[in-house]
Amino acid sequence: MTPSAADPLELLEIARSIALEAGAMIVEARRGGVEVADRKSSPVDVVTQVDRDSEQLIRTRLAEARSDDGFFGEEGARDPSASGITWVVDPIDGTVNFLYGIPHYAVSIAAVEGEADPQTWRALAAVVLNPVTGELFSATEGGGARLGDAPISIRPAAPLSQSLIATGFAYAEATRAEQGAAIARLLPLVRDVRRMGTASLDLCAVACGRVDAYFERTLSPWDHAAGALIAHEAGAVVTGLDGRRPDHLMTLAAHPDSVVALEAVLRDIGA
Ligand code: 2AM
Ligand code: CA
Ligand code: CA
Ligand code: CA
Repeated sequence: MTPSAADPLELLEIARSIALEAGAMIVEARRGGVEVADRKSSPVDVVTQVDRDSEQLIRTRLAEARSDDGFFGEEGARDPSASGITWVVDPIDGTVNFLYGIPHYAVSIAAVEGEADPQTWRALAAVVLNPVTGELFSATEGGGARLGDAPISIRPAAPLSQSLIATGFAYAEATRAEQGAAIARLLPLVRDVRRMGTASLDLCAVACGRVDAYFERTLSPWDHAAGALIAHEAGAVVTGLDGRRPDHLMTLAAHPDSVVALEAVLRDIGA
């Protein structure tokens, strides 16, 4: 693999225009009604034909724009990288919201350098688009985070008792039971909890100060690739447990002054 000389701003422009095209297709497809096409890891883990169509559209457009780059998408499309850059894509993040018509889902596209592994990759550019509201979050490495054209940043650090915490629950039944118990222990300690249903937008909510922090277990690389760069560039620490980067066990995003205490509390309550 040759090292990339890609300009993060060029990558961002490509991601932005493809996300907008995919988002328009998704919103239009929903007008015709949506059905579950298949179940994945469990009966509640669903996929629609629109998830698959969105992935194919994004993959095709990326290949047209940058034929040497790799592709790594939730719905299974994989292309090897000759350039050293790989696109990590969630074609619809928040599929359950999409299915029910809750206007809170996203197209998530990140360009990373290195293997498609969050422990080692270097995120260069990222876009998270809510195609219903038109809100487009973006970031480039070292270039800050934006909502539309406006720079965004996280909220000032707050004590846990005054923190609004976003989270999500796994699809596996046993894990959900544990997570319910952990939430029961967390609720008395915090301002409140939000379960909005779209991991990428939860990370963007941290980035623009709509919540104080976010944590979720059992995420996959495409769930957090773009949102993690956006939250990081907005001033958050985005981490896994024990100094690891985000992984299947935990993705945690918070103010740098709050993250250590929050990690300790999550451990304490068994989150
Ligand atoms: P999806 O809609 O693309 O499947 C819900 O908590 C959020 O987590 C959504 O962003 C959902 O993405 C994502 N997610 C993906 N896999 C998950 C899993 N196995 N358990 C919980 N959430 C998952
Ligand atoms: Ca899914
Ligand atoms: Ca997802
Ligand atoms: Ca998805």
